Amino acid sequence: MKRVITYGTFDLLHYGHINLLRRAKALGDYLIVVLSSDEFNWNEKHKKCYFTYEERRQLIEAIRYVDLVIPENNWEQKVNDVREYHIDTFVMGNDWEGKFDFLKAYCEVVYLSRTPEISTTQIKNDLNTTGGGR
Ligand code: C2G
Repeated sequence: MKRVITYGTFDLLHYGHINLLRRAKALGDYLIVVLSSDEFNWNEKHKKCYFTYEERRQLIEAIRYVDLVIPENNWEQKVNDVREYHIDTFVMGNDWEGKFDFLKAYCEVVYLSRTPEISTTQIKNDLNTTGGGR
C-alpha cells in the first residue's frame, strides 16, 4: 500500500485544496493530511484562521481522498512523520517548490501545481470588498 502525506492549514476549504488532495491521493493508496494547529498557524505562519483546528479537521476528514488527519504542531516534525507513518510520497503545492527536498532522503518528494486563481486570502478579500460573490 503506497502511503502519501501532505501538510497545510486548509482554512476556508476551497476547490484549490480539493484539487491538491485529489491529485495527492492519486499518487498512492492512503493519504494522510497533517493539519496545522491553531497555535502553529498563529505563532509560525502568522495566519489567523476563520475555522478552528477541530472545525478544519471535520471538513478535511469528510473529503473522500483523505484517510487520516493528524496535527501539525511545528516545522520540524516532517522527518519523524514520514518515518513513523512509513510514507512513500510527500506532496505539497509548488508554492513550496524545493523547500522540502531534504525529505528526499526518506521518501519521494512531489510538488504539484497550485490552482492559480483561488486562495483563502482571495476569498476573504472578495468578501470584504464585494460583500459576497465574485
Ligand atoms: N493549494 C493549492 N492551490 C491553491 C491553494 C492551496 O494547490 N489555490 C495547496 C497548497 O500549495 C498546499 C495546500 O493546498 O499544498 C494547503 O494550502 P495551505 O492551507 O495554504 O497550506 P500552507 O499554509 O501552505 O501550509 O508545513 C507546510 C505548511 O503547513 C503548508
